[in-house]
Amino acid sequence: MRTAHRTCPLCEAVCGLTITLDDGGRVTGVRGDDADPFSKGFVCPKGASLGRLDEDPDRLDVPMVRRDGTWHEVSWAEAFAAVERGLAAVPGPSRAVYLGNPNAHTMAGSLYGPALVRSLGTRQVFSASTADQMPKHVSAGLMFGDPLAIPVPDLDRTDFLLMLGANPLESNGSLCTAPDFPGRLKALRARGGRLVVVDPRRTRTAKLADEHLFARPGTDAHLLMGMVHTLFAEKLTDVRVPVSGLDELADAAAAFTPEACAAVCRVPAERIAGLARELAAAPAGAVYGRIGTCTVEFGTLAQWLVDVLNVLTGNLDRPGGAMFPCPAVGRPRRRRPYTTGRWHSRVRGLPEANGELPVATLADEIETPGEGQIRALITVAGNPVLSAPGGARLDEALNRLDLMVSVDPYLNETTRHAHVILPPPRVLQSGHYDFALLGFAVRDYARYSPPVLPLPDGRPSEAEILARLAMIASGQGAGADPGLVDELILDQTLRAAVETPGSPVEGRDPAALRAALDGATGAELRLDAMLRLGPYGAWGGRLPYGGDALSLATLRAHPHGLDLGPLRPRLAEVLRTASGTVELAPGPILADVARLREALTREASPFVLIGRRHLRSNNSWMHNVAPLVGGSNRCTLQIHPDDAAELGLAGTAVVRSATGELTVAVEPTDTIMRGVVSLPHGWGHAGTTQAVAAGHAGVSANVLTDASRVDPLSGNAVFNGVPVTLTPA
Ligand SMILES: Nc1nc2c(c(=O)[nH]1)N[C@H]1C(S)=C(S)[C@@H](COP(=O)(O)OP(=O)(O)OC[C@H]3O[C@@H](n4cnc5c(=O)[nH]c(N)nc54)[C@H](O)[C@@H]3O)O[C@H]1N2
Ligand SMILES: Nc1nc2c(c(=O)[nH]1)N[C@H]1C(S)=C(S)[C@@H](COP(=O)(O)OP(=O)(O)OC[C@H]3O[C@@H](n4cnc5c(=O)[nH]c(N)nc54)[C@H](O)[C@@H]3O)O[C@H]1N2
Ligand code: SF4
Ligand SMILES: [Mo]
Repeated sequence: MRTAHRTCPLCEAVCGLTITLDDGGRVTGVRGDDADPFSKGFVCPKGASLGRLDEDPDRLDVPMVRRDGTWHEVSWAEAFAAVERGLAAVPGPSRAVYLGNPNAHTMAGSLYGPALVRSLGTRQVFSASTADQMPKHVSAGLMFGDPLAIPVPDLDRTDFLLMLGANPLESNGSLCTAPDFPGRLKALRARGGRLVVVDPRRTRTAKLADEHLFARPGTDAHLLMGMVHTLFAEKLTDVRVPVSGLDELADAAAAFTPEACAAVCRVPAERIAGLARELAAAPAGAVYGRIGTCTVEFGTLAQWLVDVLNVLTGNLDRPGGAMFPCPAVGRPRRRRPYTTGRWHSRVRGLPEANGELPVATLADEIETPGEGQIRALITVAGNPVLSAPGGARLDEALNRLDLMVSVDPYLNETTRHAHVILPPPRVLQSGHYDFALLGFAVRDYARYSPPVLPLPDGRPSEAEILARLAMIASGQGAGADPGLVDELILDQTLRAAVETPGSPVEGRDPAALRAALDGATGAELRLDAMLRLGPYGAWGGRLPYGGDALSLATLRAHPHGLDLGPLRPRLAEVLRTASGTVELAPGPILADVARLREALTREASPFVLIGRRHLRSNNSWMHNVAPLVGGSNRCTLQIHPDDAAELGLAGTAVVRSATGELTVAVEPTDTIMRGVVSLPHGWGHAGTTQAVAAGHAGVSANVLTDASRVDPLSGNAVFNGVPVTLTPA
């Protein structure tokens, strides 16, 4: 028996886990790590099942190559050689990459994903971000000059939290890294704070709140604009940070009276105005909007308005308000002002955002002939057949590729179309550092988890798999040393640091700095460099409360993680706009407000579809773990009982949208508002080797979602507010 400590990689809450293993390396138990200063022993059912997930016999252990419709187990050398042959036949612009959600949860995804993208030499770059949070990046980019400058609600100190389109009691939080989110919300209420939840469903989070308001899907931007209108009309604004565009903002909000907005979102006008007054009056308050407010037709406008309200009420960058975390691994300063649309997608002319094109147009780019038509696709940790809008069409389109390579532990609805599948090793065989998620944490915190189990002989880490793919794509060949990727990036990082005026290592010798680095792998060496160069780093940074400045060695000496304190105001360090102020009325956003105004008088569809998440689920890929599926974690269509009765729905219903049709079990519940139905995504398991998931197949919500509709500013998919009709099956 032995005990190991490790961060859970299964959602954004970064909980510390204590894992017990037997002599053979099998997991005998997983519980919360009581000594983790951030998660303090919290664990959820998914984290507790990490052992089951990691030891799933249906996970792929060796590379697979598909020839003439049958799968063959091959050696790693053969698999990489097959990739090299296939990729050599496809010119750069016809290559594409899709990076799925778990890339945000692996060191490999954060450290080697960008190198892979660059080496492919293509603009056909897609990721789950345009099915998720791209509206937040675009609004942050336009307002603060940096798409990663995303303020988070200061959960532990706020007095008033307005939460829209988020259900952290199921999701455990998103773009707001907060282990034990439920406990933090209860603490907010216990100290006399107020929590208001806006959601078309009375979720578990809504039940915990002081107040729950039902709102029509896709109308959060109207509700928030009604609040902005009220703040101006009642002279309640209290701007405490340097801003531009205040007058333009007031003009833009003029048409959005609470009464006009109430007609659209169905929240009473009195409550829209009341929320504005309560937010303005709170000693410290914050507005937080998540997936329900992003994956809608006005996604970027809603995200902009979330932060506009935080600014107008004096809550941006103040304790208890919406604050910018200061992660241990810093990022290089942006040099040019943020903009989107530097290029456009070939078929539909959709604008690039953050160097990516919308996943909603991936099928178009594969199907439509012409120069730059996608002929080779690499997917890493993604299942777009189930997760992308119009997934059924993508399912067909993937069959047309000359080459598809998937880095994934499962043969699933997407990877079954691949010619080569490269499975990463097990979670416990991989080191872990949350490069992405710690930048959204409600306390500054750092934790490194070395691998719990050694890599089997000859088995490449996921970092090595991605590095080798990058070497192949850049023409250096399958036999090249993947460590060269790390050395190249280390060299660039250290050189940039010594050449940056005012940097703590300015003028030093990059070779000497490189020699000082510590780490057993390229990934560890790079983490060490980034920690040392960061704000708390051993090369010139310091910890807020004293102690050894950070390096890999410091984090190794703190296996349960290191608390770096509550969030501190730091807007001045974060702002990257040309004006040096917070832009309240960026041009592209103001232009899009016209669309919001038109929607004030639009007729609503009788029924619209939204999604939902379940505590024991995780997008498409945890349905093969028996303790996690079944019970309330099922793929059903939730509908209000009165709607079901009026439509004569019982048992199963046929749901039709503009693009597809499904037959699904009906679950009447008065927790959903009338005129709205909800179906979770990530189901519809078919044609895979996952035995448990096949027994809980369900249907894919993305058969119904319409890839032709996107949020125009970010290109983000529209999953919520999809018009549907319902008939008895
Ligand atoms: N209708 C509807 N659709 C949605 C959403 C919605 O709310 N409604 N939500 C959207 C959101 S927020 C997201 S993030 C996307 C997710 O979209 P995707 O990222 O495309 O889908 P996932 O289901 O997360 O698939 C993750 C894949 O990664 C694999 N995987 C797991 N761990 C690892 C690993 O360590 N390494 C590698 N290489 N692979 C791994 C899994 O086997 C699986 O194939 O779905 C979106 N789709
Ligand atoms: N257990 C579990 N945890 C997860 C995941 C999972 O699949 N399962 N997925 C992870 C991922 S990839 C992400 S991005 C995060 C997402 O984290 P959250 O944003 O917290 O996601 P959800 O739980 O889907 O909550 C979204 C809520 O928005 C509501 N909603 C739908 N449409 C609208 C609308 O138009 N307006 C408003 N105001 N509300 C609306 C839905 O009813 C739902 O309750 O969760 C992550 N954590
Ligand atoms: S809340 Fe998230 S990070 Fe914490 S144990 Fe559960 S899945 Fe893991
Ligand atoms: Mo997501």
